[in-house]
Amino acid sequence: MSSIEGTITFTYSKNNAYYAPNSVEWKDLRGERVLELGIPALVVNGDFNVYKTSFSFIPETSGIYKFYSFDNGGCDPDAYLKDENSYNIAYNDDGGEGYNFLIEEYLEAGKTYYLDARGSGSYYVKVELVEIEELELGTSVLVENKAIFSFTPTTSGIYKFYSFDNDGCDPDGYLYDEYFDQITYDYNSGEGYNFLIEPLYVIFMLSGVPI
Ligand SMILES: [Ca+2]
Ligand SMILES: [Ca+2]
Repeated sequence: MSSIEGTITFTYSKNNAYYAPNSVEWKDLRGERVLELGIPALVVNGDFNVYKTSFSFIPETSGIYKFYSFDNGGCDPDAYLKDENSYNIAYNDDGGEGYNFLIEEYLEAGKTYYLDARGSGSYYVKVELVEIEELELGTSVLVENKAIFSFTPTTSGIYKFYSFDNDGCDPDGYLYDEYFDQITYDYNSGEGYNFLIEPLYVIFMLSGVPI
């Protein structure tokens, strides 16, 4: 075996383990690869460029979680979110500001998820639980940029979701079910670039009878 001088930091990931030969210092970075809620994790890609960094995350409560990169110093991170069977749930490249990724997904409590963050530079990764405000029937809420609301109808029927007083901006609306799977969306069915969602077919499916 040829000798290696200096220190090489080896990394460990669940699906692709690297083991150090006896002649180099072994540093286990598994502790840094568990993503904890609200705690930024630094990804350093340098001379020994791993490119892909896998994080595991186990949510304590079910809900919508936001994974994002920041302080990317001009590099261009993207990321895959995977379930416990390594099945791709979501992918994003530049959903955040400045080439950072942003993934929002519904996660179930107690299950293991993996975030494969990719990028050739150094950046931070963070996961947060998205706070969801309840939208009450017949009331309006002022939205700045973006917001996620929940709505639980007390009676079955046809409900209309729409934006207004948009002051020249261009709102879009997306309707999801309780698992954050998209039911429908609308861009400009209202007046003046406002969205208007009337999910008739959802009611049709729920009730099983034509409206
Ligand atoms: Ca990117
Ligand atoms: Ca619009």
